[in-house]
Amino acid sequence: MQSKPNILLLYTGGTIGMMKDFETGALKAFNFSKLLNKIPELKQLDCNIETISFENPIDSSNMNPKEWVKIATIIEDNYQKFDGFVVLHGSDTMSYSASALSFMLENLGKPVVFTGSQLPIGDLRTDAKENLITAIQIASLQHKGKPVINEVCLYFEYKLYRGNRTTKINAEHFNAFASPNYAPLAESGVHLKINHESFLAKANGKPFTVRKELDDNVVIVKMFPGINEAVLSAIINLPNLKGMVLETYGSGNAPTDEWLISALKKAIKNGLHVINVTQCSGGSVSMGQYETSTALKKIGVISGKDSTTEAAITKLMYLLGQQVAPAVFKTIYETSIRGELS
Ligand code: ASN
Repeated sequence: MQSKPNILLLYTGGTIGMMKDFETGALKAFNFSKLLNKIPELKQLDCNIETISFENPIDSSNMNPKEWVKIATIIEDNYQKFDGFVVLHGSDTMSYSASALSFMLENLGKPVVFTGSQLPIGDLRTDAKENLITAIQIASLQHKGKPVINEVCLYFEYKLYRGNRTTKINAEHFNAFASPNYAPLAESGVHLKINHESFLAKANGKPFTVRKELDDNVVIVKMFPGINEAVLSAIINLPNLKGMVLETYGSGNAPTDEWLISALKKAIKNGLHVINVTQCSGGSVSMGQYETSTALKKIGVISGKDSTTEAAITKLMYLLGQQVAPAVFKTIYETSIRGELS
């Protein structure tokens, strides 16, 4: 008989485990051991669950690369002992964290499922229980004693997504996430419908490695009609700035103003990596399709293709942290590393 899968549940913070502060009325994180007492149903699941918590759980607005390293290190330290990992995380920055972790966990051979909720687990109308229970069931999926999923995913409101394809789309609906350019990996209804063909292929025998170097000398700039030279130049000329994600219009378009193109051209020549992603919620950058993106292509702007802004910025931090040589940076960036772009 096959033994039950071992699942590690990591609580980083977020609404799922929050309680109301009676003095201020604001929600704040509380002790994780209390969270488990609220869900006796977990004992009925067909897996062994161990839990671990950040010493000081955080609202995910306080997430940052140091906290990502903490999550990655906990997974690294427990990698052999467990068959799957569920990360409880605030929904606000969950897509950034799932994207960052997807890059940091190289040759991952086990599932890492991020989830959280819009209402605290103690709330009568909470969405936390379903999200948590199904996320654990998904992390427990095995075929012939091996995990079915080998990637970083995000489970929320009946859908399992590739983590680095997601974005938070709603601050109050239970259906808070979308994956505009990649179909869900699984859907939960009466049955759990799994789209096996959408999963990332398993890394053949290469050792699992955790990459902890992330460079935060990066910025996201969203184009808007009226963006002026002084503002953009001040950003571009920041000392130490190494990378910029430019959120452009439509399929990667920007104004054709001379000052804009020459400022970007000079910055790229001086070593700044500029990534073009669309500010549309779906679709892809395709530089050269319109006259308004031809110059960007010519001066060496990197195409983020159909990646989300969350995946684009964390990939930039990761590749800069890996000290990728300038000569190959564009080619590597434009290649899918963890299924983050098509
Ligand atoms: N502010 C919360 C967080 O991201 C929101 C949530 O979890 N729904 O930590």
